[in-house]
Amino acid sequence: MPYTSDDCLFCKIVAGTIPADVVHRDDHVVAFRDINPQAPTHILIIPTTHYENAAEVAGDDPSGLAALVVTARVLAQAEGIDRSGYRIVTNTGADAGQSVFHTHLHLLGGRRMAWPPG
Ligand code: D5M
Repeated sequence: MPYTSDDCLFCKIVAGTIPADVVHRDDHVVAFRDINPQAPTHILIIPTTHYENAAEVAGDDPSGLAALVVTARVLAQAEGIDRSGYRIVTNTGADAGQSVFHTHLHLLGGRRMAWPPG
């Protein structure tokens, strides 16, 4: 049984007790559309196990981190943005703008991105 946190919004989405526009689900990864999209494609990709940030996943379950990136690639293909390009972002901590402390990749695409990010 994967570790879950009772207080965690994204654990509730994994459990299905909070609705989400889920575009991918398997034993290890869930992906759903961001409620406040910043690009035509904006999907959040999360491990089913509760980890606070990407470094925690990398330390505890490196293949689990790889599974998130592989899912991003598959979803980018499904969204038709794999050739035009897309961005994968993961925020860690308050200064980076992390607001949900269940790690997630933002998959963003479908428009031209600026650099550096704000
Ligand atoms: O990103 C957290 C992201 O989570 C932010 O872009 C909004 C999104 N969010 C918050 N609640 C929901 C629900 N219920 N469904 C879908 N998306 C949601 P961060 O990098 O932590 O700032």
